[in-house]
Amino acid sequence: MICSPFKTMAVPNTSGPEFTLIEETTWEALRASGRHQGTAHNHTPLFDRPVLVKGGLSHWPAYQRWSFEHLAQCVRTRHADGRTLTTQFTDGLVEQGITQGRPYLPVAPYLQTLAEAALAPPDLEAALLPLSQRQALAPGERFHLNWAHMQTFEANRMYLAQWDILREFPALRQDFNLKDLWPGRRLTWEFIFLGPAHTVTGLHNDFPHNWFCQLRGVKEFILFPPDQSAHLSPSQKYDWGATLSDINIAQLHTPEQATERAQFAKAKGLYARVEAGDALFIPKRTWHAVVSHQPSISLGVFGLTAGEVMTGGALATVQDALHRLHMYRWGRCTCHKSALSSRG
Ligand SMILES: O=C(O)CCC(=O)C(=O)O
Repeated sequence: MICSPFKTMAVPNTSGPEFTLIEETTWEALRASGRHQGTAHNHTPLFDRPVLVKGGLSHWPAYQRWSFEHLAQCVRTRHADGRTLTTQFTDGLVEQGITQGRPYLPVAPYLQTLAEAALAPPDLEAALLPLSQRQALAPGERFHLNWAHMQTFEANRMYLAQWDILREFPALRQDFNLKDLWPGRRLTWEFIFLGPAHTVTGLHNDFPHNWFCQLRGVKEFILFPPDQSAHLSPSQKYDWGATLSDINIAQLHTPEQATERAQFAKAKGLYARVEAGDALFIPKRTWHAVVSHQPSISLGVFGLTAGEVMTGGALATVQDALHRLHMYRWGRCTCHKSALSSRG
């Protein structure tokens, strides 16, 4: 009898965690419920879990004006004297992976390439949650994601992640209505993410609350509340203000991820498809990972009350100072290129 050699091959179980769909709402519903304003003393929105505000940014000038062409034009106009604006890109997985030198590249040609890519119609079935599966879900139904989708990605997509565009172009700040997001007094800071389809931001959590604003394109988010940390393999790798995970969602099927994969399968998460014009509230310390489905322009808006600046903000600043003095997690970080850098 001849046995097929393939029968003995171990096929890793990459069905991963169970998910349910995120709560979707509107500003009107949130204001009517009072959840968005918080209390008189603490203007933190009273959300104990992630919430997706559908179309919540459609009145923002940025939603109406910002396109890849518009941003490319801003960059070219600023440097009409022929100089080229370059900035530091991320090559591969964001917030995780092996620390490596990050290349400096010219911005305008990159934006032009994204403008062209954004014209291609998206394949709605090629996703972590394919359209047909999403449409067939009953309310509250649990489901697994299609992790094989990640294996179709080209390695090391260039990603203009966490670019402080508003420092380069302060006038663009007028295009945001940040007060809509954060009622009351709050220290806020913003980061722009510009990139093609199939960029991956690895699993991590941040110490502040975040209003994540999608201005162009579509991103798929997976989110896990802090009580799921035991299954999410927190990493010792240092990243300012964040806790990273050793789970690499882009390599879940590999033998190197066997331990993390087994833990990850026990987690219970939320799935959000975040489309242009949507605002996603990510409560502090909520684990999340992001896969772009289409070329995207996104803005992460972090916000801290005075009390949070004194606690979480001060702790992050002290840790950062110690890190730079080589006294805290030196050699394992996302900020310095080091021969010691390794997985996790
Ligand atoms: O959009 C992305 O790729 C990452 C966003 C993110 O992780 C954040 O805003 O905290």
